[in-house]
Amino acid sequence: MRLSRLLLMFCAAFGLASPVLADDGYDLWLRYRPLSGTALAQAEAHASAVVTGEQPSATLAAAVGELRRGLGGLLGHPIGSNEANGAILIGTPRSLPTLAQLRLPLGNLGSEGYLIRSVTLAGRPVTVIAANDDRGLLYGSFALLRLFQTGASLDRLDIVSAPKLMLRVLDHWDNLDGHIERGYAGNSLWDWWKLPNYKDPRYTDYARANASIGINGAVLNNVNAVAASLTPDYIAKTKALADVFRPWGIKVYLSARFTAPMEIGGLKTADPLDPAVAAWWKAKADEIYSAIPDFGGFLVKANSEGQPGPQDYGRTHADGANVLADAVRPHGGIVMYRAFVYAAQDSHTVDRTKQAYESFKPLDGKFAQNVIVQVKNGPLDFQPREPVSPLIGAMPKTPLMLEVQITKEYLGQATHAAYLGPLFEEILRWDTFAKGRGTTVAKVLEGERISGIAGVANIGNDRDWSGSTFNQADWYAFGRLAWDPEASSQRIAEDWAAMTFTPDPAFVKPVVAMMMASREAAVNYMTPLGLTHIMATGHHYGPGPWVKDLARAEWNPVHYHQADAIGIGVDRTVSGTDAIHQYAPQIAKQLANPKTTPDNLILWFHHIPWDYRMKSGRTLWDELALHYQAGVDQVVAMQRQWQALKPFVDQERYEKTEAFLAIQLHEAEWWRDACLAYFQTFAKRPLPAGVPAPAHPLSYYEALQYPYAPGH
Ligand code: GCW
Repeated sequence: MRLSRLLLMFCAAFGLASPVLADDGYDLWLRYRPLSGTALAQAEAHASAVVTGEQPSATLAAAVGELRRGLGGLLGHPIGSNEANGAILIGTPRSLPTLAQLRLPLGNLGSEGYLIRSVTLAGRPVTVIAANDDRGLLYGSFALLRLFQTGASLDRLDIVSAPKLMLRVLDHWDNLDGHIERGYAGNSLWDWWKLPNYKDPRYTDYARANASIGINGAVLNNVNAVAASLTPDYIAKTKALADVFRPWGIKVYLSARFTAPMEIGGLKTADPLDPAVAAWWKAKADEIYSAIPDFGGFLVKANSEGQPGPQDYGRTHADGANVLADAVRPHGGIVMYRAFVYAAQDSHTVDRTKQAYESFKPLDGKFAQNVIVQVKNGPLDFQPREPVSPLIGAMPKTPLMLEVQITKEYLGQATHAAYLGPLFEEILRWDTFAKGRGTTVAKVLEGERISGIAGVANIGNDRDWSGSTFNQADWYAFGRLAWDPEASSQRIAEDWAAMTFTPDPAFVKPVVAMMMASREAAVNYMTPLGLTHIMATGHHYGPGPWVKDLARAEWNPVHYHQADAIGIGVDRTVSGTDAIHQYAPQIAKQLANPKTTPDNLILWFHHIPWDYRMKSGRTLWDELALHYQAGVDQVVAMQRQWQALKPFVDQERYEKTEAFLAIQLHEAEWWRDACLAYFQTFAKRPLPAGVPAPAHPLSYYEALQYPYAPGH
């Protein structure tokens, strides 16, 4: 006890990471633990010093500080600052005149791209990080650190990289009282109550982590917004956060409540075409920008799930977006206007998945220049698997921004290992055919005038930020894919695993294999073959396919699987809701026929008889049951894989993951048993060999209640 106390004091005095707290996950992928062996020798030869120009900006100082911190940790000693063999030179051609003589090709790098190159300067081998702007240097520093951390070769470096998307944003669904909607990692990081006077040092670590993966924006408050966020008190709090984040290249944004002009402005209406309303928003924007000159702009959820919006005044979403856009435009701000709309009342269409397209496509070309329409990846709602939203690629005159969910509302929340990289990659590589074959979602996004991607954050004030070690990988993968939407989620997982644990290939290879299969495992034990939205009501924790008594059809899981004596699935072809014709003709044609529809989406698009012969030759019923079983088997396999990795992992993170995998297995079995017990009441067929009978009768599963599940 005394000894560990002494050790802690020693560490604190010398600025070292405490060994006691060292492996609680706080350091994310920025652990910078000492290298050894050849990796250390190589690093020593390439990091003798960090050299930069005089009077660096706050951003360059942050970059240099991170290099010193990272290399100091990896090498186990402080880093010098004089030019020497093996030094790292970092600057723009203006801030570091020695770089000007190298005539580096910075032309295509924009303000955020960077170049890393091994060169000889005055006879000395050095590594150069160069960019047009200090933000590029920041990203270049993290990229170089990544090479050190992952044990990559540091010789003959010649890397150029620039982000393919402009807006790489985290959406925090954080409420002002600290609760996070769909948050599974504790409460909000933002201590609104103590802001602006107390700035938790953790805000800086949050910004560092984001900068390390290229995230350059954060929407601080829930899209289910309250007007209070726009009052002077809260603007001052937001300013305090903006000041912390600015050196790290991160702009802040706020979700705007549409009726704020009434609620805090005393107006009688929030009609976007009312001149007093427009003037109110303009004055509000001026007020915000005088506190935060680089404020990013507003995010808006309007006329969806009970939120107010322009339709309350007989106006369109374009009218609603434009009044806000006009207010921020003089300051260079933007409006991210969400297309996740579904009417507060039962709509004219029976298929909720058609509503975003129906509401927004006719408005193409009607939005102000600084509006970007933010579209969820799927037409429904962040399900374990959905087809891509047909809106993506369908509005050629309007910039579209993709929204994905990093927090795992529908994918096992805090405890299930389900690496989202492959999900994001599947979306980004989906071919929309918008401009002919090969117009992937990534290409659509990259081609926009204002381009961007938003991820609903999975970050809270849990010590490990994301609720589990493996959930950290989802934050990481989001950032890396935002930078390069065409990157490989497997390569990203390799970097993450090497940095988060150890670069030893004997660890990285198997852990990445485990991660890469994990999302499909979750799909299998929750919603295989294109099933969706069969989670329990409200909190979405666990299965609830039987729910059928909620006020509106589109809230009920039975509406989404439509199981009956004949079969299961939703007919979205011409004989059903005809949602398929919201897609490009090439896709619609493929989806019109179950034979040409991919198995993994078949029940999304078709109502299929229980005895239908699947591509495997098995009946649909057998296939469904075997998928549920496969999901369970995959979790058992993950447990075994994790056990084999024990020698590589510290005790704290090992045991937490081990315990979580046990929870995941238990819940995978619950999903399988509950869903099969229920669907069997329609299919009336025996379970195929290899699938055990459910542990309990259906009534047992139907009776389970979880009123206090988190995140709701
Ligand atoms: O998926 C639903 C969530 C809501 C969320 C909404 C949205 C912020 O269950 O919690 O509200 O989507 O994206 O607006």
